[in-house]
Amino acid sequence: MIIKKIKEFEENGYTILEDIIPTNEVRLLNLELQESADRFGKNNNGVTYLATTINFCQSFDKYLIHPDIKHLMLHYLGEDYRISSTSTQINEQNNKKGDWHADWPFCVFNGGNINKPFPKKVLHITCIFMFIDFDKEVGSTLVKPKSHLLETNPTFEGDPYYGDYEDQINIKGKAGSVFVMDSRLWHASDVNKSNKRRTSLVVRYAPWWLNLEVFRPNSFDRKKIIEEKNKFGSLYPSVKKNAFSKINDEVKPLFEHWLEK
Ligand SMILES: O=C(O)CCC(=O)C(=O)O
Repeated sequence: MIIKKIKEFEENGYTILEDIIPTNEVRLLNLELQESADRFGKNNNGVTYLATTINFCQSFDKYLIHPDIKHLMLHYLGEDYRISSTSTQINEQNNKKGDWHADWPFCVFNGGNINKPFPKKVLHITCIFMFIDFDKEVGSTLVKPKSHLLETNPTFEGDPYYGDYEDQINIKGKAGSVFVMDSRLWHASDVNKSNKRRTSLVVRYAPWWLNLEVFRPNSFDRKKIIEEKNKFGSLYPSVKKNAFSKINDEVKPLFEHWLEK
């Protein structure tokens, strides 16, 4: 099964892993994530967002190393891969449509990007854990299949692109599934036309050697590459010691590099 998923990931730039979180737990986790994001997050353009969610809620920890996810990460990122971010993203009813982009480090709008032409190598993997069924109605992620094979993306064109592509599709998957993409894949947030909150947890995985310092509050690289140049750059607060102590022992190594000093 996982061999088929790897083939899909390679060909299309993404795959869907089903049944990662059991149905009975999805509902509880959805509520827990919503509660944390409402309390500690912020809302921008109709999207409620909470960076470094692992600081506020640890109950999803074991799913981060589900055997299927682990298999994929080991295959592409090698041993000692780690987690670069855990962000709750709730697309509220009628949120603003997002621009087409690839994720960091391939996105010009997110400081510390690498230049085109991109290397033909998986450098970063974005996983979107679904807490409700994903379909067009709820504004599931829009993707342009196979775009991970291109050496560029629309963020290199200057103005953000909010239009359509002929071959774009909305990701479909049941709650408890994970949409896994090569961070080079062109994608965008769609509009949630339902009356449900589209809860997702966006978790990114990186090889140990990928420099993540631009995300770290007050780091030398962040000051030099983002702040002094007045650029936008995602900021991921450190993992608090108290939160870290509550993480499953097998999952801890994925967060050690981001533990507060
Ligand atoms: O809202 C979505 O489905 C896409 C989120 C997104 O663009 C991202 O996490 O980079």
